[in-house]
Amino acid sequence: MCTPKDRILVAVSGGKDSLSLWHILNDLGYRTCGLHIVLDIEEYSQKSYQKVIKFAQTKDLEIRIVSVRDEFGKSIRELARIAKRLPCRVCGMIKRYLMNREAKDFDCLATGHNLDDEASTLLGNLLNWQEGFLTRQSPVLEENYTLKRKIKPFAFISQEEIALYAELCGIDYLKEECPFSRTATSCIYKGVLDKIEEEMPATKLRFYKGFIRKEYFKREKKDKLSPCKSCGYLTIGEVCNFCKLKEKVLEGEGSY
Ligand code: Q46
Ligand code: ZN
Repeated sequence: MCTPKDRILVAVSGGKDSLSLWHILNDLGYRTCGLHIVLDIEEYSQKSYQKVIKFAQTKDLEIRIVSVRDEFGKSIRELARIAKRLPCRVCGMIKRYLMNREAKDFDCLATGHNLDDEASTLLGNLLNWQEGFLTRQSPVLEENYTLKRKIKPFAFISQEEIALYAELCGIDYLKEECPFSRTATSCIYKGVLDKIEEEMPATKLRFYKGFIRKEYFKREKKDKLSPCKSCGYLTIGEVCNFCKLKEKVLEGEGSY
C-alpha cells in the first residue's frame, strides 16, 4: 500500500478506526500527518475535534484542520437543505473532495475504512448495480491525474477487532455516533450483514475477499472522469458537485 519513504495524509475523525490507523502507522515508523475536517455537526463535531487534537498533542503529531463552515459559510445540516439531499450524501461528497484536495501535498491518503464499511458498501453497490462504483472499490486506488493514491489498510479488519485494538492501546476515541448516521443507508446494509454474520460467522470477510479476487478494479472504468471546469478536480460531467454546491449557496445568498 505504501513505502517507508511515503508521506501519508491520514484522515482522522476522532473515532476508533481513524485514530487506531494513525496510531499504528506512526508506531510502524511511517511519516504521517493527520487531516481533520470540522463538519459543524453540533456537539458531535466539537467532541470529535477535541479527541483528534488531544491525540495529536499527546503524540506530538502534525495535524491539518479544514472546516466546512470556512469553505461554505454553512453547516452540513444547512447545506443538505440547500442541496435537497440527505446530510450523509452532502457530507460524504464534501469530505471526499477536501481529502483529495489536501492530499495533493502528500504521496497518499489513508482512511480508516474497515471490513464492515467495505462489505456494506459492496452490498449497496451490488443491490443497486452501481458498476462504476464497483470498479473503484478497492483497498488501494492508484494515483489518477490530480487524485493521489488512496489506501485503506483496515479493509480486511472488522470493527470489533479495531475497537479491541484501540482499547488495548489506550486510545481515547469518540464513542458517540454522528447524529445523522441513523439516516444513512449504509446503516441498513450493516444491520443486515450483522444478522447474517451472527448465523454464519466470517460471511463479511468471504463476501469482500471474494469480490477483491474478482479484480473488478482492473476492469475498464465505466465512468469517464475529466477535470472540473471550475476547480480542476476529476469528475463525471463538466462541473464537480463541490463547485455546484458552492454555486447554489451563492445563489441562495443573492436572493436574500
Ligand atoms: S459524519 Fe457525515 Fe458520517 Fe455524519 S453526516 Fe453522515 S457521512 S454519518 S461517516
Ligand atoms: Zn470543481
